[in-house]
Amino acid sequence: MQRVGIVAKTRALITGITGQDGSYLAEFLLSQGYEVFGMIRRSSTVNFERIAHIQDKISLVTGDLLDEVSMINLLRQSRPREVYNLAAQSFVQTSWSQPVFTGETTALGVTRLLDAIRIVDPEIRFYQASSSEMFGRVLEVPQTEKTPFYPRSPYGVAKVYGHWITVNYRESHGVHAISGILFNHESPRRGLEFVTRKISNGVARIKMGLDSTLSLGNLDAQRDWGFAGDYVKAMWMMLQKDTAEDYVIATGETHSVREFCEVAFSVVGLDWKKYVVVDEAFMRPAEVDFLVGDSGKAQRALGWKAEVEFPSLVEMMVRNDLECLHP
Ligand code: NAP
Ligand code: G4F
Repeated sequence: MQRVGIVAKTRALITGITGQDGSYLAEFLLSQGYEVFGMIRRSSTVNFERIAHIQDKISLVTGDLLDEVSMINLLRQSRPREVYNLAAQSFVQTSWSQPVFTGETTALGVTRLLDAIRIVDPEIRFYQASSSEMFGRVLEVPQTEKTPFYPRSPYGVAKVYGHWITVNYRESHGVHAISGILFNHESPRRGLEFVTRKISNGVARIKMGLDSTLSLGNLDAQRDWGFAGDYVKAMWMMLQKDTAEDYVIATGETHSVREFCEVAFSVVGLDWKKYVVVDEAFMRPAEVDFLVGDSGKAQRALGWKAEVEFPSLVEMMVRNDLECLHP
């Protein structure tokens, strides 16, 4: 008698699944045939807007980066082959008012999760969401995997810790742990407090007559902005390599906040200079003035390349915010 075998799907666990990147990564892994588990933390209201459209295709398990036992339990429950650690206190500005909480979550949270992996199943492949904020006051242009770090915020300092503890668990415990050093990546799902979404949403509100000005901080800051949908593919590609190494993911282009405003307002035919006002309240105690990454290693080793270019990204975000206000 011939038996029909059931092929088990590869399981992946995503921390931070309710965030921008978590939602895109979950979609991508589902498209690759994965069984997807997402770690969610307890809150008094549900915040599943970014994953509502895939909620029936994924399994949500509760846990918190502040609580190691919760992560040991959820690893035992979900038995993943791959773990993507995207959860963090991710807003740089908040890290000055909550430096200890940022350290507990964004730095020590990584150790708790790595330790949980070491205890439950050291064969798990681990991805850490490292950040170009680690380069801070840049010591080299463009920034590569070899550029030394000089973080400028409690968030950046916490990410440097998360990066090195990932390297350390690879070197001291043999965990297949990878750190992806990702430059800024945006999308219509970006949180409203980050500058790109603040601008795209502000443009849409001004166009609809709901606001007359948009208050921003440092217009001179320059960032290497890509599309989040492209960047989550890089996370997955990194974990498929048999050797665990770190990679920079970036577009290789940099633009100022001022340029972002110019392009965003031009999408709706407005002149940004008439609406943008500079407000000291949005300036930072220490700024990261300039970031631009070199993703040559990822291009050569993974075949990864940023697909969405700067003007298309800005337009995508503005059009989405217009649509949200006036469906
Ligand atoms: P995001 O939208 O702010 O999402 C952060 C996620 O972390 C949310 O799901 C949040 O859950 C979760 N979280 C926060 N604290 C937690 C805790 N104590 N326990 C469990 N979950 C917790 O961030 P993102 O833009 O998707 O970024 C994803 C990761 O990449 C972050 O680690 C970020 O620092 C890093 N990164 C981002 C960029 C970028 O440009 N986007 C660049 C480099 C690195 P709630 O929904 O419950 O708040
Ligand atoms: O959009 P932002 O808040 O992002 P930031 O600080 O670059 O951090 C983001 O990217 C990092 C990767 O490099 C991630 F690790 C991190 O989790 C996060 O996703 O600010 C971008 C720039 C800054 O220089 C800021 O000073 O925009 C400037 N800016 C000017 N006006 C503003 C504003 N930023 C915000 N949030 N709000 C403003 O009104």
